[in-house]
Amino acid sequence: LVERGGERARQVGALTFGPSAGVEQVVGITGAPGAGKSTLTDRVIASARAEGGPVGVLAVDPSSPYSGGAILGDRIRMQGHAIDDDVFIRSMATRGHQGGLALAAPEAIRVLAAVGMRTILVETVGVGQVEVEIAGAADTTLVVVTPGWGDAIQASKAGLLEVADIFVVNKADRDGAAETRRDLDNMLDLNPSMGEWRPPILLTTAVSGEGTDAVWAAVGDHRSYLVGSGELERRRERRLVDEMNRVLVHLLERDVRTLAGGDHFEGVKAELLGRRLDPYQAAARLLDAERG
Ligand SMILES: Nc1nc2c(ncn2[C@@H]2O[C@H](COP(=O)(O)OP(=O)(O)OP(=O)(O)O)[C@@H](O)[C@H]2O)c(=O)[nH]1
Ligand SMILES: [Mg+2]
Repeated sequence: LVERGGERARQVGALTFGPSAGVEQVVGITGAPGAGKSTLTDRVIASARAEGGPVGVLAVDPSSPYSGGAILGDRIRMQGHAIDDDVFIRSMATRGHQGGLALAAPEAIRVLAAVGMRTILVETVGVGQVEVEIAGAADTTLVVVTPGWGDAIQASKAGLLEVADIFVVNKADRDGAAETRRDLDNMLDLNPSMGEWRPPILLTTAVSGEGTDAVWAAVGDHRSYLVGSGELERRRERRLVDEMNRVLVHLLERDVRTLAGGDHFEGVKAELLGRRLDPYQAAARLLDAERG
């Protein structure tokens, strides 16, 4: 329902939002296509399950043409938990929610929390602004890179450095993992905006599970830092305000489409094309006309 949006989604949204919400831990896992996010997620699910509570996984795939269905790759990589009733995996694709994934994802997270998921993992491909935004909308964000020339630089270009709380250099069974770690370390040295938390850089081989326990341990460390410093509360407040702003933009965009189909549009368009109103004047005229 929340993927589709609409009136029923609003009802669900209102029910899952409230003062008792927010006891869950949301962990974002992002990185380039094929970096091993799903394989790592599978390992993290195992670590989280070992602690007992139910785990919800949201695999957000902006490039997938499927709507709300299973995305094969995610399912195969996370097969280890297919028969575990306390693991719920949902794939979300771009189609569906009118406001896009950036609006649907936080709602879906609240639904998972409302049904008792204490740990919620959100996997997104970190390729564009929206995906980085989704991944960054977690309490703790893992950025997964792989060994190879320039991978750290690519991550930096994609804006992943800013959202990373923990770096994972996956596929450490391949050559160059230590170099990639060093590159990331150097970039962190140059990052002026870094606060008290310096993102640790961990090496993993997700296929064999090597190093993945340390990832879960680092998530716990980051959690302690967030709670102890008051940053958890600040992050969540910022996230809510960001979400409200996105909803606002979405609603205003809808209004713009209404304007474009409205009574005054053709007249103003003629003025614009006749070069009697410039684009700014034309837009202002439309707004004025609509507001009467
Ligand atoms: N050599 C090696 N291969 C790995 C490792 N982790 C994952 N892989 C392989 O890398 C491929 C991609 O793994 P996924 O877990 O699907 O990667 P992903 O980042 O989720 O991929 P997308 O969701 O499609 O972006 C698979 O063939 C994995 O088996 C690793 O540590 N070492
Ligand atoms: Mg994946």
